[in-house]
Amino acid sequence: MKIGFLAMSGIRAHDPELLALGLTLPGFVERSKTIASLPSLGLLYLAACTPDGHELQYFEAESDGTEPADVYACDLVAISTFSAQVFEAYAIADRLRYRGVRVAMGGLHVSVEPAEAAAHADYVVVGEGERIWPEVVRAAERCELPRIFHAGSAGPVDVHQLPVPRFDLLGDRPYNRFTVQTSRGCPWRCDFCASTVMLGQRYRKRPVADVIRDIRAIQALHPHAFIEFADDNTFVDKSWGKDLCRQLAPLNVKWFTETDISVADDPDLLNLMRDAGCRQVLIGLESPAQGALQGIELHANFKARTAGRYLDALRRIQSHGVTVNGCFILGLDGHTPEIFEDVLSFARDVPLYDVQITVLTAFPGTPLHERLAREGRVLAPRRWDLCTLFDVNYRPALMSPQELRQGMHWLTERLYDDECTRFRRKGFFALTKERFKTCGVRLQPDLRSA
Ligand code: B12
Repeated sequence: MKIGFLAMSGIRAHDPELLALGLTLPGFVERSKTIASLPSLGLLYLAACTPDGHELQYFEAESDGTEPADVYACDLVAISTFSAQVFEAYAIADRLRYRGVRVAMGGLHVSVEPAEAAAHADYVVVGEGERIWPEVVRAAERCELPRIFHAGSAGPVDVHQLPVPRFDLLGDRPYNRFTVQTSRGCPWRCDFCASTVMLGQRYRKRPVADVIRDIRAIQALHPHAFIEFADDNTFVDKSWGKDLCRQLAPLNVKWFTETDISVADDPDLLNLMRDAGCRQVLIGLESPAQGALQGIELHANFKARTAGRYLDALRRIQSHGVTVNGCFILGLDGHTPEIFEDVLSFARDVPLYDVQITVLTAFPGTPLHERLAREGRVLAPRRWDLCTLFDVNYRPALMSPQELRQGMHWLTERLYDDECTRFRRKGFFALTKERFKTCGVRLQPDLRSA
C-alpha cells in the first residue's frame, strides 16, 4: 500500500484582538515562528514501526486546514490529532474517505474522544501507537470494517525498544527544529495537563544511548539541526539527566527542553546542561505566587510547595547561562484581575528571558475539564477548536470571561513589547555575566543570539 502520514502544522488562536496584537509584537511572533514548523514526532515513530513492503510518505496540512493534493494518491492515511485542530482533521478525513482513501486517526485528542473520531475515520487508535500500528496497517490492507483499537491490547510500548523515528521522510522541508524524546510522561499530575498523560502510560525514561542515536540520525541529515526535546519533564531524575548531558556534550548540538523548577537545586546539573548545549528550559510556573497553585498538582501539591522558591530558583538557573521560558496560566481559580500586573512584575523581577502566557484551558479528558463541566462553567461545550491555550471558553472563578480576555490582551501588549523584551533579556545577560565573572567561566558567544 501507499501510506501517507499527515501532520497538522501551525499555531491556532481565534481571539481576533489577540491575533492583531500577536502580529505586531516581536517577542510573541518570534516564538510562534520558531515552533510552528516542528514536524510530528508521533507520525515519524509510526512510520518507523510500519511493516516492510509499503511505500511511505510524510505530508503537512496547512494552517488553514487544507491538505496537499498528493495525499489522495494514498491507500491509507494516518492523521495525528490535538484538540485545537481536530475539526480540521475530521474535515480532511471526511474528504479523503469520500474519495476512497482509508483513514486512521490517533493522538492526544482522539485517545480521549474515540467515539467522536469513529464518525470520521476507519480506524481510531487510543493510546501510544508504536505497537498497535502494524495491526492497523494489516486491517487496512484487508479492508477490514472500521473499528477502534486500544493500544494496550498489543502490550505496553517499551521505551527501551523505540526505533529511530523516520526523520528521512521529512525530506528537505525547511524545519528550523527537530524533535526527539528523552522521556515520556511526567511524575506530577497537574489537573489541567493534556499532554502524554492522555495516552494512559506512566512516566518513563529512555536509555541515553538511544537518545544520542536519534540525534545522530538527525545530524546525519541536517548537521546543524537545533533539537527540541518533546518531553513533558526532562530532568526529573537528576543522575540520569547528568548522564544525558555528558553524552550530549560531544555532539555539539543546541537544544531546548521542558522541565520543572527542581533543576535549580542541582548546580552540577545546570553546569552540565549549559556545557551540553542547553539553550533554554521551558518551565510551567503557572502562577507567580503560591496561593492560586494550591491543589493544582494532584499527587503531592508540587507546584504550590515550590512556588515560594520560584524567584531564587529561576535566577539560579539563568545565572548558569541557561535561559528560562517561564510559563504562566491566566485565570486559575485563585486568580483575581490583579494577576496580570503580578505576572508582569514577576517576569521583570527575575528577569525572565522568555515568557509564555496562556489562558486556563479545559482539554477533554482532564480532571479540570471534568470539574468545570460538572460546575457548569464551560461556556461552549465540545468546542475543541477553542482549546488553543489562547481562547477563553470557561467562566473563571474570580473574574468574568471578558476580564480574563482583556487582561490577556493588556499583558500580551506589555510583556512582549520591545522595551520589556529588551529589559528582560538585558537582565538575563547581566545576571549571567556577573556569575561568570566570579567563577571564571566564559559565556558561549552564540548564546548572545539565542
Ligand atoms: C511538538 C508540539 C507541537 C508541534 C506539533 C508538530 C506536529 N505537526 O505535530 C506544533 C508546534 C505544531 C504544535 C502546535 C500546537 N500545539 Co503542541 N505540542 C507539542 C509538544 C511539545 C510535543 C508533542 C510531541 O511531539 N509528542 C511526542 C509524540 C511521540 O507523541 P504523540 O504526538 O502524542 O504521538 C503518539 C500518540 O499520540 C500516538 N499517535 C499520534 N498520532 C497518531 C496517529 C495515528 C494514526 C496513530 C495510530 C497513533 C498516533 O502514537 C504516537 C507515538 O506513541 C506537546 C507537549 C508535550 N510535552 O508533549 C505540545 C502539545 C501537544 N500541543 C498542544 C497544543 C495546545 C498546541 C496548539 C493548539 C497550540 C496553538 N495555540 O496553536 C497547536 C495545535 C495546532 C496544530 N497544528 O495542531 C497541547 C495539546 C493538548 C491536546 N490534548 O490537544 C500539548 C500537549 C501542550 C500543552 N500545553 O498542553 N505543538
